[in-house]
Amino acid sequence: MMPDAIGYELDGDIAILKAQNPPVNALGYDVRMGLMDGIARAEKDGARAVLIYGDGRTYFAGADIREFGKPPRGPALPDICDRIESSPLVVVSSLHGTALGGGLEMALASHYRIAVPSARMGLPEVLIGVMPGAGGTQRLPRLAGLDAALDLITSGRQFGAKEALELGVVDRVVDGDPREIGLAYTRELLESGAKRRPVSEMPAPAPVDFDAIYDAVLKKGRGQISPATAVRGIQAACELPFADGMKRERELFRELMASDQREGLIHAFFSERAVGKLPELKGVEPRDLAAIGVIGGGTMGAGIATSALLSGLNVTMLEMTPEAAEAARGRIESNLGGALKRGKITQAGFEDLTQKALVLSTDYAALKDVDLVIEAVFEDMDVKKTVFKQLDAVCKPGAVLATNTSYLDVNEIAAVTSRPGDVIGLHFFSPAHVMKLLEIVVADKTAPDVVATGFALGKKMGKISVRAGVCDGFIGNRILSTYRTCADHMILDGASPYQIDKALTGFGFAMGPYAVADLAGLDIGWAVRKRLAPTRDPRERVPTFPDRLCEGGNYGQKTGKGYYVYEAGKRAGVPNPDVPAMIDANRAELGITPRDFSDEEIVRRYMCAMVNEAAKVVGEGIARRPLDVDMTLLFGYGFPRYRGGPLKWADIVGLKGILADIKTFAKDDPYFWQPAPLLETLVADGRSFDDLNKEAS
Ligand code: T1G
Repeated sequence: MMPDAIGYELDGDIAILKAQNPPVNALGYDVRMGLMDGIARAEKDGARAVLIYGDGRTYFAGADIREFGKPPRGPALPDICDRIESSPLVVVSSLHGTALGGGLEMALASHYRIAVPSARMGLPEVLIGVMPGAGGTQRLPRLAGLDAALDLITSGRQFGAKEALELGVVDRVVDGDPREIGLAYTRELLESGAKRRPVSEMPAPAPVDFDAIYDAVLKKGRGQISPATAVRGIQAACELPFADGMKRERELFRELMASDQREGLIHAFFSERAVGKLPELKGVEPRDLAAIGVIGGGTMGAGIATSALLSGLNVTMLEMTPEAAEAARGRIESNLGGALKRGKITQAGFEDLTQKALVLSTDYAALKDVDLVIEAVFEDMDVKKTVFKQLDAVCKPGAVLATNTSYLDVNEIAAVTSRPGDVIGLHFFSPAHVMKLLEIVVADKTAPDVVATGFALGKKMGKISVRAGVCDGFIGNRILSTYRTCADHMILDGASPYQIDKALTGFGFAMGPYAVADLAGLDIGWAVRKRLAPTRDPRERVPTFPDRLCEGGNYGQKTGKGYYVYEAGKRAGVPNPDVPAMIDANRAELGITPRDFSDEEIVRRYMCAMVNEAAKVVGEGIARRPLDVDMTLLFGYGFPRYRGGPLKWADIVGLKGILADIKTFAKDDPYFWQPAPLLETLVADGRSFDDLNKEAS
C-alpha cells in the first residue's frame, strides 16, 4: 500500500502536513489532493496552525512536469496556494533541499517560512518554457521587491537560504531537521500571538517602464519567449489588484504551456537525464575509477585533465619531454586559475589539485597503476597506434584504454592491442573543462563494463554522455559535416556566409556556422577535406572557396582572419572583404549564376540537411535514440535548447513536410539529398522520432 502522498499528524494544536512523494516531492495529483484534504482536516480538527514540510531529500521541487501537456486533473496549484493563504490558521513552511517552482510558490502562499542553511530555492519555470503559474509572479514582488523578482523569475536561477533571508523570502534560517525547526518556529509564533500574514495583502511595488524591461529580456532570450512573458506577469502584480493579477498570470502561463518552446524545453529536461540511461547497461557495474592517466598535454589533454581534477580524480599527465610536461602543467594551472577566480575552488583546493592530485611524467611506467588512460595526442592514426601499443604493455590488467580521437576509427586503434575489450573512445569537446558533451564511442569489441565505466567517468565529470557507434565523425561531427556542406552549397548557389550566419542566429544558434568555423579554426576542416578527397564520390558538389581561404593562411580567429576579420581587442569580427571574390571565382568555375535566398529558405535547407543526416545516424545505430542526437546537438553544437534538438524540432514542424522538401531539393542534387530510410519509414508509418524514443526507453 503506497503511503499517503501527504502525511497528516496533529501535534498539540499544530497540524503537520508532510510531503511523501519521492524522489523530489513533485506536486503531482495525489500530493495536491492530499494538501487540500490536509488543510481542511486541520481546520476541522481545531488546530491553530499548520506546518508543511517535505520528507526525504527536499521540500516540494515544483509541479510534476510529467503532467505537462496532459489534460489537467484535480485541484490546480494556484487554487491550493490560495486555499493555504486564505486558511484561518497560521500556516508555516519549513524548507530544505530545493524548493523550486510550485514548491516555492506553496511556501510564498504560507504565512511564515523557515529554512535550513543548505536549502536552495528558485522559480526555474522559464527554463522549461513556462513561467510561475501559482502566484509566484504576484507574491514574490510583494515579498522581495521588484528588482529581485525580475532577476529571479526571468533568470530562473536558484538562490540559497542566506540570500532568501536577506530578501525576506524566508523569515528564519536555522540548522536542524526541517520538521523540528518548523515545529519550534510554529510554537514560537503561536506563543507570541503572531497573526496570519497573507503575502497577497502586502503592497505591490510601484509600476515602472515594463515595456523597456520586456524588450531587454526578450533580446537577451535570443528567441526564447518565456522570460519576457514572465515580465508581463510581474507587471500585472504592480498594475492590477491581486485577484486580477492572478488571472493575468494564469492566462500568460497557459499561453506558454501551449507553446512549442515548452515542448522543446521539457524534452531537453527529460532527455538530458535519459541519455545516460542505456537499457543495455542495466545491472552492468563500472570498473574502479580513482586515478586516471592523460597522454598529451595540449589544449585537449590539459582540458580533460582539468575536468578530471575538478571532479576529484587523481591525474597522471604524460608528455614527451620535461619542457612539454611543464607547458602542460601551465595550461592546467591556467584552467584551474579560472575555476579559482569564479570561486569554484579555494586557493587551498587549487594547491591540492596542482601539487598533489596532478602528477606529471615523461615515463609510461608512471601509468602502470591507473584505472583508465585517455590518449589525447596528435590526430594521426600511426601516432595513436604507437601510443596504444605502449599502453597495452604498461597498464595494469583491467585498465580502460580510451582515445579522445574526434573521428579516427576506434576499431583500428583497438586492434593493435592485446585487449580490444578494454578500448573505448571518449570524445571530449574543446575546451574540455567547459563543454558538457562527451561522446562515448563504443567499438565492436568494447566490453559492456568498459562502456559503463565511460559513463561513470562522464557522470563524475558532470558531462552529458552520449553513446556513439564508430563512423567518420561519430554523431556530432558527422551531422555537422553535412549541414555545413549544405551551407557551402547555398553559398555556391547565391547566398553569402554572412547572410547564412545571420539567418541561423535568428533561428536561435548562438553563432552561425561560419563564425563557429572561424572560432574552431578553418585549418581543421581543411585537413578533413584533404583526408577525404581521395575517396570522394564524384557526384559530390565540392566547393573550392574554403580551400582558397585557407591557402592564404586565413584560419579564422587564430590568425586574425577567416570568413571574418578580427581586430585586436574586438570580440566580434567583420566580414572579410576578400571572401566574396573567392566565392565569385568558385561560381564562375562551375558556371553558376547566383540566385537570391530568403532567410527562411536558408534555415529550412540547413535544418532539413541536419535532420536527414541525424535520421541516418539513428537508422544506422550510430546513435541509440533520436534524443541522443538532440542532446549531442544541444550540448556540443549550440543548438537552441528551446527547440529541444533537431529531431524534436522535426517532430514539431512535421516529418511529412521535411521529407517532401528533401525530395524537392533532391531534384537539383540527388546525391546530397538522398532521403534517410528511417525518415521515409516514419513518414510512411505516421510515426515520430519521439515514438522511437518511447519505444527505446
Ligand atoms: N516533476 C517530475 N519529475 C521530476 C521533477 C519534476 N518537477 N524534478 C525532477 N524530477 C525527476 C527527474 O526527472 C528524475 O527522474 C528524478 O526526479 C531526480 O531528478 C506551477 C508549473 C529537483 C534540482 O523545474 O531542477 O512548478 O530520471 O536527476 O540532480 O509555477 O530535478 O530518476 O526518473 O534532476 O538531484 C518547476 C526541476 C516545475 C524543478 C533535483 N520545478 N527539477 O536534481 O535529480 S514547473 C522544476 C530539477 C512549476 C509552477 C510550475 C531537479 C532537482 P528519474 P534529478 P537532481
